[in-house]
Amino acid sequence: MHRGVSRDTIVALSSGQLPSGIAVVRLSGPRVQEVIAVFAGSLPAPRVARFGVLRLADGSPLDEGLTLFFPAPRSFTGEDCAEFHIHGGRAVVEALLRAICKIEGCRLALAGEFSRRAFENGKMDLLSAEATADIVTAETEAQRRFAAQNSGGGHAALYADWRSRLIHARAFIEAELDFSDEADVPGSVSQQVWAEVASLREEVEAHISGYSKAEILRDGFDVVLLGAPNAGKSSLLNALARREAAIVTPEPGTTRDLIEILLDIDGLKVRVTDTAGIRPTEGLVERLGIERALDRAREAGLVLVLEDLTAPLPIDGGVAKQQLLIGTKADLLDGRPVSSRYDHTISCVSGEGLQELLNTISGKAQSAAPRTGELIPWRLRHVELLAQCGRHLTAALNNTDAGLELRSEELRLASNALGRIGGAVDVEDLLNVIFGQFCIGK
Ligand SMILES: Nc1nc2c(ncn2[C@@H]2O[C@H](COP(=O)(O)OP(=O)(O)OP(=O)(O)O)[C@@H](O)[C@H]2O)c(=O)[nH]1
Ligand SMILES: [Mg+2]
Repeated sequence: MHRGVSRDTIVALSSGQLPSGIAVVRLSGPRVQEVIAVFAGSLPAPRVARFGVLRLADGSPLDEGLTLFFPAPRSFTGEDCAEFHIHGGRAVVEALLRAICKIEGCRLALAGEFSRRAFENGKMDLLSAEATADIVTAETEAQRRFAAQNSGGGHAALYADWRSRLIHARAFIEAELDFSDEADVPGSVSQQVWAEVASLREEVEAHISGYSKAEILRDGFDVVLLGAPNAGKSSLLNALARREAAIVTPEPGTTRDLIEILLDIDGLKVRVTDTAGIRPTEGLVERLGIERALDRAREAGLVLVLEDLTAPLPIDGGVAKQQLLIGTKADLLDGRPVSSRYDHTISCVSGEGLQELLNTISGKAQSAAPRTGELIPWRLRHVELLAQCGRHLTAALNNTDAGLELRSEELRLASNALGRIGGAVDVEDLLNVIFGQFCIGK
């Protein structure tokens, strides 16, 4: 896929923020060997780190460090690549980058430019390029595991399989077109082809519906605290956050707006939202707060309805996907029995029941997230192309009056949409968008 244009040699700081113990300056392009010769003297053996003094063009020493050379095509980008591992001081890195950019044909890399070259040289498909970007930005253990799994090529294999089934279906239809005069392609064959397309459409749709799990992994499993004023919602939020995230007072109606905290529970991102206490009210601000609370609860993965065990005030929380009833202020019960209506009883004063509640939240979050090894589309870009594929399959299936040529063309378009996910079909227009989101040096 290399377009054969003469290319700049690109350079970037590929390690993190400066200052740091070590900084990795990475290069890719036709001038890499020349750059190594200038700064490190002779070329080191391929893929073997060599320690030595790095010198600027005028011979003055810059730093001591490692030099690595990855000759094309066995490199990340498929071009000649190099890495200098030097001390991570701002001035040191700055001096090296500046000196490299003075060499003709060398310049600083744009965001994602290394990965883009790797894609263009057939080193990775778009799916694994995106998964690599996700590994870099993963914040939780579950996100990291998911990104690592996505880079493994499972999606590419699935979409390739779907495309080959479509090619197969079209081959049968073309055959039917070619031999239709002779009527020797039995009608039942064509029936089978359409049955196969229909089942493929179901698979595509089931796959699309998995996207919500990817959203949970990325944006967090949504838990909303709901209850009458003074039920102890803000106290629970603070207990979960282990800090005073929300104001707590004995006055009912303290919280007016949504207050969110992010937790990492057993490696999963969980977003807990505290809300205004639900009650009939004349106050405009409070009423708007209550509306927000109910709206949020409708979209939540889990709603915890809190009730003060010493003064239970049931609320009408509307319909949530999953709801648990939590009795609060258990420390005030003085041994009085608790109604079995409650899924959990807790006290933010004594801490009782909090760990059990956390375990329940963790369990619900885990079951809403993708299972290990489960293949789901994890970006909106994929979902849009899958939906496009589904629409073309539907058109092919439903337009029974349209003639086989047109219906076969719909199958071709469906297959193209799948091809665009991994980058097998023209995606030039997409590349700037996709790789532009990567960080510099990646
Ligand atoms: N003894 C005891 N008091 C609690 C407990 N949790 C909350 N409280 C008290 O109950 C009162 C109300 O607590 P909040 O957490 O502000 O209740 P809220 O549900 O956020 O109330 P609004 O924001 O007004 O809707 C405060 O005085 C808290 O100190 C608890 O577990 N035990
Ligand atoms: Mg509150």
